[in-house]
Amino acid sequence: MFAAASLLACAAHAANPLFPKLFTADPAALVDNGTVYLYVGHDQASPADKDYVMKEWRMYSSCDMKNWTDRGSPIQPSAFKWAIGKVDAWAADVTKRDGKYYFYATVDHAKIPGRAIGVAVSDKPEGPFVDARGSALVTNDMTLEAPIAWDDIDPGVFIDDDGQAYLYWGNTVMKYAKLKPNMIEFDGPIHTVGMDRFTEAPYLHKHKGTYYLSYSRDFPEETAYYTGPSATGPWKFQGVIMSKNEKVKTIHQAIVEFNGKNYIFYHNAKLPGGGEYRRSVAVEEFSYNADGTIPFIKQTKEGPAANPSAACK
Ligand code: FUB
Repeated sequence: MFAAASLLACAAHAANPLFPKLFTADPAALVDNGTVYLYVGHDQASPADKDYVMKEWRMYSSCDMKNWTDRGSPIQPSAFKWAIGKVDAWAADVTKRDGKYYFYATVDHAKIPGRAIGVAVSDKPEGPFVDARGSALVTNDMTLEAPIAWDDIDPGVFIDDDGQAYLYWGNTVMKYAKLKPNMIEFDGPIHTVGMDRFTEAPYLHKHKGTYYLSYSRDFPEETAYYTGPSATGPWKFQGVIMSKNEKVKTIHQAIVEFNGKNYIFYHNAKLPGGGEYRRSVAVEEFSYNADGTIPFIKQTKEGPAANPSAACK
């Protein structure tokens, strides 16, 4: 009773940016049971800081893409005991399989220098999530194509209609691997894909039988994408979805269908006091073109119209 009252008290009717009380970044969206769950990194840097300060991920939910409920922090980097676990709640992605929710996250490894990817699991979308392996799924020494410490970041998870799951990730070089049905181990080798001016944030989604591989291109980043006939390509470059931000070089997208409409989440720096390390998540509705391509999408202050989902809990 008290918990329900608290949640209602936190509900907010939002335009863009969606969450005016916190700086948020790197949206990851999951549509489940008629509800959209949005996971974000919490940007906690002061205006004077010169790097990210991210001590937690946060989660919001909505039944209509307009009214959002703050569901608190489902997980912090300290959940991964093998990680440094302090201010490194970088980009994550989430999916559901066999009634469990899997949260793939970028953190700093404590012993193997560089960024790493961990996977946590929960019975509920709001968490709490616990480390599913007790070790990193990806460490910097597993991929040698880019001689940098931050090339194993930004996981994007996708489960195809035949049940095969894939993880995409990377900075500078895009990599992917099949996941076993347990979702916490790779099933085969790590592959790389040459992509046009790839920076980071690979994201795979499927619409009407076509696979869309979107990503951040250049730096400052714009959102671009490829399409293909399978989750592993071959890929055809299709162009730019969203142009570069002002005041912040990153943009990090997530694309979902919710209640019959299509949406792209991203971040900018448009909250008052915003900047490179003080970002703000936003969302736009879009419609696919008749040929299945994604139109260029403008950032708006209004955001989408309310789209109430009857199935929402
Ligand atoms: O939030 C830290 C990093 O900035 C993410 O991992 C990248 O996608 C970029 O948004």
